[in-house]
Amino acid sequence: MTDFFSFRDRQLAFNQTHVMGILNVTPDSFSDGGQFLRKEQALQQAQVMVNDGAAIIDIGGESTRPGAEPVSLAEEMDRVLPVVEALARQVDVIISVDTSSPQLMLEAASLGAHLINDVRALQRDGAVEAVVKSDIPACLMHMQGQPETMQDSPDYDDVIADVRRFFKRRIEQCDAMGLDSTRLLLDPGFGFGKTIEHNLTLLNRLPETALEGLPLLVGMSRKSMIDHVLQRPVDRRLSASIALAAAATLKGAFIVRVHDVAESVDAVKMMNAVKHERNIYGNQE
Ligand code: 9MG
Repeated sequence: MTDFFSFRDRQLAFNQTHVMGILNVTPDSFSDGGQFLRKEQALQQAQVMVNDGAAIIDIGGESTRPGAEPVSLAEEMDRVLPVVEALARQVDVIISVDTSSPQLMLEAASLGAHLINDVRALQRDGAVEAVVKSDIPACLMHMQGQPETMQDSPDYDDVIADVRRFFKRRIEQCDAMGLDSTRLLLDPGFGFGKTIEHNLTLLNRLPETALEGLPLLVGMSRKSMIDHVLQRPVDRRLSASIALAAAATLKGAFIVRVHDVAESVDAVKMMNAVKHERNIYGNQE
């Protein structure tokens, strides 16, 4: 195994956990001052996250929260592509695009995106082909059901076995279509068709979900699993989100997807140092 995962011309070392900052380019994320202002605000926010230590920025134009309004492909492309293009020119960071749409995958890759993050695990028609053609890696996420209804009654005999079975099947299907597993990241999909117990089991037994030793991406930042345990509205979930990022790091996640980059980077770096049992960041006292 090589020491790095390759994202086109960029690489991340396997021997530590990295932080992915979330950049939502949905109307409720930025003031409604037209496309130019939206793009400028998104770029500024991305630059802050990079300065705070994010290795990857994940750009999404459609919310996958239960009950969120679906958006048309044209609208999703309009929101995401100008930001990808500008970010690729102006900011030295790995650019991920959170989408299930093959056409957006292709266009984003041609504008400089380095990773496709698909909560539907490339199961839409043409998605695997788009990633193969784009020559960039992809993250396959596990979800039971569809975003609109997935939290209605999640049900598993054995959530770990189910997630593993799903990854095995998707890895084989991708391979048969020319997408090699060295270009795949796996994500157990916290909160995507999971009860609080399923989420806690998945985190506690995270290493078992790394099928074929593939690198894991996890996202728990501000999710309702925190509310289940602590009864906190979304704007009071920072401390718990940091704790979950730290736990995921100790459990072997390669990438943690977060809203609060500065705070998460501190926690992840401390846990990286713990795992190495030395100051891998090299600064002297
Ligand atoms: C887009 N998105 C929202 N939550 C996510 C999660 O947990 N993982 C990944 N890969 N993407 C997510």
